[in-house]
Amino acid sequence: MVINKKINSLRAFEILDSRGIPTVNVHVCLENGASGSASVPSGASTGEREAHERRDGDLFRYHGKGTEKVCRDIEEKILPFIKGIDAGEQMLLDERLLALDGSENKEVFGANALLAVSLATARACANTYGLPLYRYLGGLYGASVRPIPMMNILNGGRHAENNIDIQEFMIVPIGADSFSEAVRIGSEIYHALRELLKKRGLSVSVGDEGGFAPNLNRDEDALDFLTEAIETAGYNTDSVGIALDVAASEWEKDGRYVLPKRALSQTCEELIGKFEMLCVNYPILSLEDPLGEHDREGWKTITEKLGKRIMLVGDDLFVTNRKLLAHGILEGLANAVLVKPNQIGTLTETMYTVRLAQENGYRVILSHRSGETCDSFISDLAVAVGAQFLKAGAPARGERVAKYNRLLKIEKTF
Ligand code: 2PG
Ligand code: MG
Repeated sequence: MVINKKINSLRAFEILDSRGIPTVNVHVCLENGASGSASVPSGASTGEREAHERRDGDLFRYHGKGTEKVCRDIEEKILPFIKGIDAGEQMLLDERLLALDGSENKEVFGANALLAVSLATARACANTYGLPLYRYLGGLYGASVRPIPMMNILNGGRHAENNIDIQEFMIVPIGADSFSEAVRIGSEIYHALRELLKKRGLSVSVGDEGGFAPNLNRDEDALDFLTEAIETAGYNTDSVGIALDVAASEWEKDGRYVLPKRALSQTCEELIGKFEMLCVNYPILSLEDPLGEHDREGWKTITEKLGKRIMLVGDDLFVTNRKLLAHGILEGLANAVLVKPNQIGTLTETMYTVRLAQENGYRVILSHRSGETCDSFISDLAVAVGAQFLKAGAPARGERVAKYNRLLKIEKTF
């Protein structure tokens, strides 16, 4: 029996993200009556070469950050161009979206507009077949691996108003037997950390991704707190490792690294030396963006020095862009890639980047953005592509736990 899965109509909505800034939600309806929705997230420490996130620019609304016109264009200009396309032809749909936009970096309609349409259509198609999204995206054999969560329990950098320069301090329960065990361990450590901070009279208010954001004397103190929290919760650093997102592109200035909160200026060599020391003194298993996106020489050196021992994750360096990843692979930069669908703007392009990484032995980490919604598409996608890790913030706050909760459900119903 042939099922008619043609796109029939859609609605686009201006909604708020977790920082109270507008973003885009799209609801796609097919001729068969099935439908699907998707919301797009938004970053704060964005890579320069990310696909364009379009905003209205009307200073009388949301300080220029509204998405009302973006949504109107989805309904009035994008729909007529994709109406009648079979929702199961995701590659064709995404090609059409790219052709319609026609610009180098999705400047015309915005990656936020295109991605919302792309993801909502995939959901509508999965719903047509009555399949869970991960199964539809991954096929019968593709969807088999549950990722390990990377939980950001202490926030700094652009995500918090404290004095910490490193953006994210994450715990990674590598020794857990299952995803649900990993979540339990992560949550227990998160609460152990809360108690430790309170006992020392430090703030337990949280940053954008739900991690605590205290003022500390040195960034290294955060690592001491993490290791202490792991131990007081009853675990050891063999079963729970630490990952950092340094977000060092934020520090790059005139060939040096200037840490804005500490007003400290360092050379690339000094910074690499510091990371080598940190890896000796703490159970660090992953460094994301340890150097800036322009510092290709530095990336090469750090990959040679540390790449055999730990994961070196390119976020701003690759921005989920297949071409940039291909260059990085040729030059020997990093050994893992952070995958954020909104950095590139369609599901198909995201899949291409994942595939290229996997073919070249690069680890894949599916990731949220600091400005999020409760959409958990990335959880299904992580399972579908067999990503080793999922980074979705602290085990707290609705938009963060939405991702972990989705995986808890997938694990139970697999
Ligand atoms: C990152 C992300 C998510 P943002 O740098 O990895 O944690 O932050 O969304 O602000 O770019
Ligand atoms: Mg990052």
